[in-house]
Amino acid sequence: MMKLYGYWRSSASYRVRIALALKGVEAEHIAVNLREGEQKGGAHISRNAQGFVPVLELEDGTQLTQSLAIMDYLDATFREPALMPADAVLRSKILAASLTIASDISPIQNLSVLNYIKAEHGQDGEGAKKWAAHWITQGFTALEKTAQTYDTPYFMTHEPRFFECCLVPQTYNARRFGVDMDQFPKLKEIDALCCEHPAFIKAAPGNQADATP
Ligand SMILES: N[C@@H](CCC(=O)N[C@@H](CS)C(=O)NCC(=O)O)C(=O)O
Repeated sequence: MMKLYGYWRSSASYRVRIALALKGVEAEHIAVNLREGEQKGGAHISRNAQGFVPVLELEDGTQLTQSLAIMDYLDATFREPALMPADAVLRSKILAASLTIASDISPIQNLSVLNYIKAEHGQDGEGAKKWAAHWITQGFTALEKTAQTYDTPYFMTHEPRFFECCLVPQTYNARRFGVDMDQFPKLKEIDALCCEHPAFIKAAPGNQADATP
């Protein structure tokens, strides 16, 4: 069986858990405790030199990193249901929206970035939380505008797909950082629909074996 090295509250791990669950593919979940710094230990650095989760280890021992690249691998390997549409324009738009989250929003509120802001720029927990909320709000404002231009139940699609694997974990983080999701009615509606879906329920942070109160 494949192994997913992740952490219950890591949004990048959460993306991959959703993709696996949507595809109905099982993987053994192995916790890397970010709060205890296990991601920077030798065992994990040998899996991912960046010291990040997730890492997906295939049955032959090949280790894949970067959540969107892992989702792309899963989509190419386990075809149904497809996470990306066949239409090249739609695919590009969905990838762009997904990258808005994975490349533009999420990295600036990563654990190591928040710890750096606290240590090097004299911010306390509240300051770091405000920083995270600011960048999430900026990114979600742009995504909400785009989402409003489509009258599909999900983001440009009729089923939850690639983008929703990114949106739901980012919305979970937004709430943790105190962002008011009422500012983003379409994103909030998509998130609510997803949160009733069995794959998203299975992947939810609180339903992971390493979750703590
Ligand atoms: N671009 C990477 C980001 C991975 C990432 O930032 N993972 C976070 C958890 S969501 C992490 O491992 N953080 C550990 C740290 O910052 O020390 C991906 O999408 O996989």
